[in-house]
Amino acid sequence: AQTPVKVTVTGAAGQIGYALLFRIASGQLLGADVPVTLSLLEIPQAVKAAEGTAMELDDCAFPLLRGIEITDDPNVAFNGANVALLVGAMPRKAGMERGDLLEANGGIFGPQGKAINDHAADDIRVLVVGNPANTNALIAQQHAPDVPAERFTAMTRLDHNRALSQLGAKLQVPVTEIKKMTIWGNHSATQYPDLFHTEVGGKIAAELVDEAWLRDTFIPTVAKRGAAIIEARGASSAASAANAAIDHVYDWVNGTEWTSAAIPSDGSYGVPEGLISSFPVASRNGKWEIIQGLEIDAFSRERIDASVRELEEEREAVRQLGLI
Ligand code: NAX
Repeated sequence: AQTPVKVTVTGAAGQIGYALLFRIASGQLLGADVPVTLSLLEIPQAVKAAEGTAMELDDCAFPLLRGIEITDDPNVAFNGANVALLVGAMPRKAGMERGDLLEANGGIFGPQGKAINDHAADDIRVLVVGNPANTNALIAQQHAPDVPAERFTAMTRLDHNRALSQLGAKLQVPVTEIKKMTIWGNHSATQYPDLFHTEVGGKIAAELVDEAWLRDTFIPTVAKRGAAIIEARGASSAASAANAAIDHVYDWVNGTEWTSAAIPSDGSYGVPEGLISSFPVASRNGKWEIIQGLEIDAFSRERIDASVRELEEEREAVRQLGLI
């Protein structure tokens, strides 16, 4: 029998955790034939709620779910972990300065990175969902010097999926007709959804829409979709975020020809080396590869650079704070 894959989820009692755990346990994260064990990491006050979720997981009698562990100790949660979904984070509260936000998250992602470094399995793959996701991933990575740097990634797949859906609705085509969508940069309002390489029925998407729509509707709608969801739902995206996390890890493990993910830059497309920035990526043999050779025109260059500049500023800020 196949050894179960250990999947650790932080912030397991939160709303994304609730939308995520059942899908992992049902086989959607890794494949319908891959048994899993779940490790739920929470802060002490939320352990009881995580226990309640675990009771419900039990009650699903998922054939692939071989065990559940619940803990408030990162050293336990990441021990032997093969996949880590870092969802729990410190949200920005009203009046909070960026420095305070980064510092609070440094206090979470630094120790978690170290625990991953010291205890995770050799094939550990890390996806950071908790915001500011790219910089939280960088902090965790910098505390895990023994883990290959490229195993630390951040989620822009929700942005990618939002872009597919917006474009599909505009062109009245199913999302399956859309190829080569790309999100560049930071998972923030500066992100750049790029239609200049996206193909629909063999044509470039940017040529199928007018420039005003692309610039004044499409880009801001995708970038600000999270805020629109909060406005409508009274709570932030949860099921769609969990869905995107599933997509990211599934594709990382099982392969894909083209999607978007925030991965450590190797200097491609002028993105400074080491920044965890979103790129067009393929996954081959279990590794992300940045898709090379795309021509970047002035319109795209300006927007990619602006988002990358924000990532550089965040990196500089966490350096100043001594968090990396
Ligand atoms: P919730 O507030 O519902 O849940 C967060 C959970 O994390 C809580 O149960 C909390 O107790 C736990 N937690 C806090 N610190 C922890 C620690 N040190 N160790 C373990 N657990 C800890 O938030 P939720 O809606 O689930 O969102 C989680 C994160 O995802 C937020 O940071 C949010 O901003 C981020 N998002 C990222 C997205 C992306 O595309 N990258 C989109 C969705 C979402 O907004």
